[in-house]
Amino acid sequence: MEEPKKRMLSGIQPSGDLHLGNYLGAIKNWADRVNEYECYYFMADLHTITVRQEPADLRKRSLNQLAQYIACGLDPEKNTLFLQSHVPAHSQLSWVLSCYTMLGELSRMTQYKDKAAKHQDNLNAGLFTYPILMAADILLYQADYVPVGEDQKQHVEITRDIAQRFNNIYGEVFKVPEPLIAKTGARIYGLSTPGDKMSKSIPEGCVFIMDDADTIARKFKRAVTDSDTVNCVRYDKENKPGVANLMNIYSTITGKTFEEIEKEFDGKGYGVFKPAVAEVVNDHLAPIRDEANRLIKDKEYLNQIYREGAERASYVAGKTLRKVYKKVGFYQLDK
Ligand code: ATP
Ligand code: LTN
Repeated sequence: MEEPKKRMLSGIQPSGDLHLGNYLGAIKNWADRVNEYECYYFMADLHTITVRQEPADLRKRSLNQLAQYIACGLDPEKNTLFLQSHVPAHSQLSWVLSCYTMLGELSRMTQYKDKAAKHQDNLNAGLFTYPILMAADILLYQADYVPVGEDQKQHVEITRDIAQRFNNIYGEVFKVPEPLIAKTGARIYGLSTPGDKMSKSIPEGCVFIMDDADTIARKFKRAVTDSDTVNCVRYDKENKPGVANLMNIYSTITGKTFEEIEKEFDGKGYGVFKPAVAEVVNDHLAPIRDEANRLIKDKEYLNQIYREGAERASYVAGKTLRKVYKKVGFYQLDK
């Protein structure tokens, strides 16, 4: 008999437009694996409100992001695509898991520390319990693998700890998931701040997948390269982080190795290299952008994908939730 396919699950917050970091670090790898795995991808809108949002914008982005997911190659026929808030089991399991998660382990999360420092004016409990909801997202689907960028590895690790703790008490309820981190593209840095990951919170160094060709060219032209005066394309992450980042982007898109890139731009300098990176990025993103713009206009189609996605996701999530409710001792009504 054929082995059932392993499950893969991941999510992105609809907190802004998708950028090159999200695409190369996460989505591109998701789309590449569709035939090998049973895949669930969702927009983490419940997570998004840990930072205050404009309701109309969040609503709009939740639909736009679905169009962008599909345009990036996530076929809705082959992947289950859904909105987190459409599947109540996420919130329900999150509460149960919060009773199996220790305050000490939450306080060690680096994303919490970073976000807490950035949002001193709104230090809400959701920011702190964020990883519990993420654990619920993953464990509900009995996911084997969670493809994410490197920054999310710690959250998958705490999910494993929570799952193991629960299983130790109640038996094998949850599959213990593994993070899946791409070899290249796992961490794309900001073009203006090569020390920090590319993030929508620093828009000038962030290439959005919906940016037009001119904007992309301008952002790459202004990319910080290095402070030494040797204008040469060489991979040296320590001393030339800006150049290393551009090489990483170029390599992830073209499939060329760093050595091949060094040879290609030997003696040519950044004046040639930066526009070349901008060009491959734009050539890669242009069809995605066009397709996303086309899909965004078809709201009924997108709604239908969300309806079907929520239905499929709820079926799988519901099974796990019922098992958990039973295990912890919640009284069940006879059928
Ligand atoms: P923010 O900009 O607020 O930090 P974000 O852009 O990181 O948010 P998320 O929803 O946190 O967006 O991330 C979605 C996915 O994209 C995650 O798998 C994350 O690891 C990946 N990712 C985000 N930024 C990068 C990056 N710069 N390089 C590689 N992967 C990234
Ligand atoms: N925390 C993640 C988004 C996210 C996620 C998940 C990723 C929410 N739930 C479950 C993988 C699996 C982020 O900020 N990138």
